[in-house]
Amino acid sequence: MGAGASLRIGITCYPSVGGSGILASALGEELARRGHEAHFIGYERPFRLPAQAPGIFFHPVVINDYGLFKYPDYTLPLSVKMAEVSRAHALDVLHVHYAVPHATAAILAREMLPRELRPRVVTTLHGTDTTLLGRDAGYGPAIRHALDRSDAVTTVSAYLERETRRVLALERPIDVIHNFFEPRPAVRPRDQVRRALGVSDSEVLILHASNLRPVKRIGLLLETVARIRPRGAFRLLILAGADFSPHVAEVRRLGLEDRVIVLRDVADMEDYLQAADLGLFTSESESFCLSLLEAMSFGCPSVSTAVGGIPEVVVSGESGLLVGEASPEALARAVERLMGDPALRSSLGRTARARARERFSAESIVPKYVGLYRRVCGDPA
Ligand code: GMT
Repeated sequence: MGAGASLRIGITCYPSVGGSGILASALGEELARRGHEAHFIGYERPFRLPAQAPGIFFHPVVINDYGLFKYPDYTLPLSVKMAEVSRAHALDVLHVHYAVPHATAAILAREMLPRELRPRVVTTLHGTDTTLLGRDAGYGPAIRHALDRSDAVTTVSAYLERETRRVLALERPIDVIHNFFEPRPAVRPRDQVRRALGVSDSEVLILHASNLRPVKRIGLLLETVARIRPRGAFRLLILAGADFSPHVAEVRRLGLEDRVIVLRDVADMEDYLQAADLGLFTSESESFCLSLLEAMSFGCPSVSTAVGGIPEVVVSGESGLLVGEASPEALARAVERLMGDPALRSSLGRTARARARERFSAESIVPKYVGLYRRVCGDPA
């Protein structure tokens, strides 16, 4: 590879709704836009990846369900496909998002190839690969091994770097590269989206977007919303990346049926981000919280629990409000403060948008990944 030459990057991520897959897809798109090749390798095309785009390729992994196996195996066919694509396309780097099992598969793929064809392996940790699986005795040693053998390891926040070192007793260098978000233009105007949702001009539209996993504490979200007054002054829009039905009884119990709107797996995310007035995030743990950044990019300030890497994303009182305790009362009071003060909302929203642009845009983050790829490949450019 010559100095400044275009790179060929293999990318593996979870294709389903989730921040790590969204980030990996966006990175592939941005790399292709800059003249590099992005080869996605996985069991399904990532859901936010455009169907057709120059420089973006998708290589499916076929999983066989052999009767002998009680549980289908993904790691081995993934590693074989990674090696095959590396060989066929002379990949410079295999960049895996989420350690389990992607990093292990990449290490194996690299070892299956002759030395001169071996790509470098870059592993990006996103959260529960450290905070949950890293603690699990059945996974921890394998994760640690894959990280030790990676040519570079990155985390999406300084918090996650600290956690990774602590949980996995890792001493190797780790690069912190924060997440980025590059908003696409909204398709429908804000008024049209709000009308379609049945939200009036006088109602404050509160947005929550997540995959509804236990760590997102949907119970706390609903408890918070149930305490917001005046009751008729807001609606809560939940953009759900998973089935919401387990929470419907709670919505009913709290008498929130007419306040909560749930949409599942929306593709036109930007339409809703621009229609929202504020975000609400009640997570127990978050290495970064990409949804919060997505809201910030549209000048939408959020109320959030101050957990994990969130204080790296939001400066409380400047670009949003962070609440130190998991108390529905405290969270509801913070929401009411923003609901009742449109001027404060606007000023926090302006700062949030500027912060998202300056620190967490493709322009500021993608060159860090490209620089890292060149570094591990020994390319001085
Ligand atoms: O690690 C996970 O829980 C899954 C992952 C995902 O795919 O949504 O979420 C993590 O990665 C996102 C993208 O980097 C971060 O924005 C989320 O904060 C992080 N989730 C957690 O740390 C719980």
